[in-house]
Amino acid sequence: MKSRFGVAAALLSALGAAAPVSAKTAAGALHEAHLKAVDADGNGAVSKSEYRTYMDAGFAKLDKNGDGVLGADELSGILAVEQFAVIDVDKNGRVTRAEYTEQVLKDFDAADRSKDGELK
Ligand SMILES: [Ca+2]
Ligand SMILES: [Ca+2]
Ligand SMILES: [Ca+2]
Repeated sequence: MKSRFGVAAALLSALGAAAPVSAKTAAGALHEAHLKAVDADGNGAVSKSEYRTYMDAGFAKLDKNGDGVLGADELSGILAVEQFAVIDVDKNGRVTRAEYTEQVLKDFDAADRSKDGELK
């Protein structure tokens, strides 16, 4: 079964929310280390707003040349080609902030199996 959290997990790893490399079996899943990094108030759960704030800040970090979009070059080594294709909805080879936000929120909802708006 392919994890639907693959894209966000890859992005989180790139943003410094390092997950243990040895967790091979959970590749593409959201790791505890990810959650810790994103859990700004340290209450043990990641709310949607904490997640969104973290990922919003992440966009700016990923946008190395500051042109407001993420090119394939900026995401190479972070996302697999097929993951990039998933985010790049209009297939123009660039990920806009809207495309990025839509995907990361989708990933949050997919990971939030209990549907209580928090990841823990
Ligand atoms: Ca929290
Ligand atoms: Ca850019
Ligand atoms: Ca696009």
